[in-house]
Amino acid sequence: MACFITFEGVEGSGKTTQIGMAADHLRQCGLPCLVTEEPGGTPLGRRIRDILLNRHSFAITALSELLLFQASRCQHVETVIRPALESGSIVLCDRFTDATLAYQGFGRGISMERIHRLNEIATASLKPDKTFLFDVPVELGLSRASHRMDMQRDLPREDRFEKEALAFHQQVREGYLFLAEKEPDRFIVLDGTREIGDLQQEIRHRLNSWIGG
Ligand code: Z5A
Repeated sequence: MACFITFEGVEGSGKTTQIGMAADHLRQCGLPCLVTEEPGGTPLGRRIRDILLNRHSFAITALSELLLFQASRCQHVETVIRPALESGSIVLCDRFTDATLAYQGFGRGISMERIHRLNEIATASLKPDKTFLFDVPVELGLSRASHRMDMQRDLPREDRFEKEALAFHQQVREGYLFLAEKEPDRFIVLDGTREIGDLQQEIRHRLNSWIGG
């Protein structure tokens, strides 16, 4: 049964950890499942991701940044997400259109109306069926992310977004909570400070109830 589920949250909120475990669960249940991410998900998207995250890259204006995220998304929806859904797969996506509203809208201050219009164009109106929002205090998320970088020394140091001031990340967090409040049927807000196993148990329970597992 095709279903499009997105995982959202501030940096280090734990969504990437949970998405992998959720995919394992679905596959163990014999359900076809694709895990993908934004920006990225296609060869073009991965090139755009490098430009957007590279802390040493040239200056990028807020509007150019928005358009680059949308270019990555357009390619991703048309060549990966939609075909997977049409073939009956469950698609789990690490960030999608809500990330643009939270980061470029609430974080950078671009108008919501403009972002909604571009989201519509880039996705040809595809919307997630359900969205898990992992909510954590931004200080905790950023410290988790920097701890992870200490453990994986081969990874580049903090990226363009991690370098942003705490106030930026705080606006993003508040933006996400605002979006979730507006669409309570789609969003499941999870307290991301809970234990990994405990969170996964709740996610599996929700997935089973939507999809049957
Ligand atoms: N962005 C945007 O601006 N506009 C857009 O439209 C889109 C994206 C699509 C992508 O970065 C950046 O692009 C992102 C927003 C922007 N930047 N920021 N900030 P990314 O994909 O490279 O990174 P990320 O999306 O922020 O995810 P992340 O850093 O990988 O964090 P995470 O996925 O939320 O967390 P994690 O990797 O699962 O966990 C982080 C660490 O915490 C790790 O060591 C875990 O073992 C640990 N962890 C996880 N869960 C727990 C719990 N529950 N307890 C304790 N420890 C935990």
